[in-house]
Amino acid sequence: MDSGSEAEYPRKILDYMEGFLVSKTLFAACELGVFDFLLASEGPVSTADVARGLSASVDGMERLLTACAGLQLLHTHTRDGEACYSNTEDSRIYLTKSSPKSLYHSIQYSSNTIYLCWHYLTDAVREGKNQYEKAFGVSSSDLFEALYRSDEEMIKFMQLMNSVWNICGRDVVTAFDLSPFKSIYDLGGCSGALAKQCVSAYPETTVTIFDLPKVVQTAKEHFVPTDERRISFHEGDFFRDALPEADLYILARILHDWTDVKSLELLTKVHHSCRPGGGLLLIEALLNEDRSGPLTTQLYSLNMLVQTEGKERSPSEYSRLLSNAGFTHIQVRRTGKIYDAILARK
Ligand code: SAM
Ligand code: ASE
Repeated sequence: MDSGSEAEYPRKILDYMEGFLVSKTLFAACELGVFDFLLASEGPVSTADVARGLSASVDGMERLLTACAGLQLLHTHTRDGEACYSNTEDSRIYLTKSSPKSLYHSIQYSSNTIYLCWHYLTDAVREGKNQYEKAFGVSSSDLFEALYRSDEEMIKFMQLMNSVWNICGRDVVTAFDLSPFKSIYDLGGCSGALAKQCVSAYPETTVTIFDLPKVVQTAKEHFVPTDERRISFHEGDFFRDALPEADLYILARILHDWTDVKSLELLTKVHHSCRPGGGLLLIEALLNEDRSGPLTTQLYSLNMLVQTEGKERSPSEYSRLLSNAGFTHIQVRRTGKIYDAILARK
């Protein structure tokens, strides 16, 4: 048999075909609060007690808990012949709402927004554009008006943005030594999660979060503690308004939202405001040069198609945009996690 052939039995194809069943099982368990309930309980809990505690049917919960055990998201125990469940270490760390490394909000956004957009993936590929109109009835041609179609959606998006830096934030801000840059502007800095990572990694650095007015308001109210003196805010539109001067600009997951034309426009503007010797740090998921992977980034690029105007790019694609905007000394560092870093100088 050829290596990788499934002539005997199409295991891989069946797994892919049913991959969304796995995603939905995880989403439902999180949304029902299974992992939080088990965290708050002392010791393993019976199916009937989980069902009662979460106001769910015993039959439905029995199937959900069994599937979670099959996915190795729960441990199974037997007490007096009755099945009981407890969190695995991974579930406790990543799937409970209050854990410092929680992915709960990423899962919630995947379940409620991304999943609905991907219903129209075929159309998105055919048409080459995002699917907000079909998925949510949003007709605005302004990308962030569509992404922020209600205050609730904006907060959920901010929680999504916040949550991945719980697991990848330290790596991206320390991929390069940023200690020479004392003042940083995080353009499109959103909830401030990366700003927090920067001030914690670099004791002499101050960070200003630049974002749209209603995002800044929400970040101040819900995300950044008021006693964090080294983090401040600047309300503005990075396409329309003048950019302030700083030692270093960060653009984290910004260019992947936009076309090459808009990305170059923004980079040129940043270059213009940057002082000579200053820097720009791009944080993005990087494709391999031959586009052979990483799989996560290939799939994220499809997600950028269904959700944005942008795409994921390779290091040489970012380097070209950066040098066309006037930046030099371009260095690429892969972190081995989802997001990587590129540092450029004026
Ligand atoms: N940098 C953050 C991160 O990586 O977690 C957030 C990235 S999010 C994909 C894009 C951010 O850019 C959002 O916070 C959004 O509000 C902001 N943004 C979009 N258009 C903007 C504009 N015209 N001016 C300023 N910020 C903008
Ligand atoms: C954006 C990032 C994301 C815009 C929309 C988005 C993410 C999800 N939706 O800039 C985070 C990355 N995850 C995926 C699946 O792409």
